[in-house]
Amino acid sequence: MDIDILTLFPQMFQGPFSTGIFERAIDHGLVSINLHNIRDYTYDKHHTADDYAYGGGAGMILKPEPIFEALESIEMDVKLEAGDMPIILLTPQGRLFSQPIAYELSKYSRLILICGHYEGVDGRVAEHLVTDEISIGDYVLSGGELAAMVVVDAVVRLLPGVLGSEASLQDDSHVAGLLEYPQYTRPAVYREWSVPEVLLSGNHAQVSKWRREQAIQRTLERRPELLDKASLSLEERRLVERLLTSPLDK
Ligand code: 6GU
Repeated sequence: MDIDILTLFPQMFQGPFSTGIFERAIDHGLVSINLHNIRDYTYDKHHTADDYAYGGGAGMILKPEPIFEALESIEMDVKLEAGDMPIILLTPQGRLFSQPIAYELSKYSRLILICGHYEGVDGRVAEHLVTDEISIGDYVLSGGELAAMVVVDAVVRLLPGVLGSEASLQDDSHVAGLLEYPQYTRPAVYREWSVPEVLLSGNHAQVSKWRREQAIQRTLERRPELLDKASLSLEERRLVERLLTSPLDK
């Protein structure tokens, strides 16, 4: 997958993209990330990328020209893929990012991300350039860069070959619409706290059943609204009813 990121702060991406799964994925040629400095597409003496808001109000607005020109300069080499290439603006006004959206984006061979900044981005960018607007949550960040890193991380780890074992993706929180069950590793007893016995039993059916129940209970306690959309069997729906009156042991 090729990912182009338009930003005023390309240096912010150096740390995250040179460690962990990114480093491996990039080294193995599974993903290629190209950073483009929006300021390189300004032509006045001071390289001005922002300006006052028409109509007044506090804060500066990212100008349209450098963004359109940055995009056009990279689109030159991607003309062939045009039409089927998301151009995503990271903005608190976007649709709320989620695991299904990460899956959706992981299917493309190329993504373009534009990081908003200051008080906002000139409206013509959203109206005439981008194909999608994404927010990573209901809070305000000072810029779209951290949000772009979140989106790229969630997408890249889904690409075939990036994670060690593909099976681990199936158990992730939010994949089946549930939070993930608790996990333990050695030692079996630490400071007198024991790992749940069923996990040491070697009985795979029992382990699966316990994990599923824990996932359901945890989701019910922490994010009950997720259960409305989760795919649960009839028996599991009955379990939810029972848990509402008497929770399982932890
Ligand atoms: Cl994508 N950008 C900014 N500036 N703030 C955010 C966000 C994005 N998502 C949540 N908050």
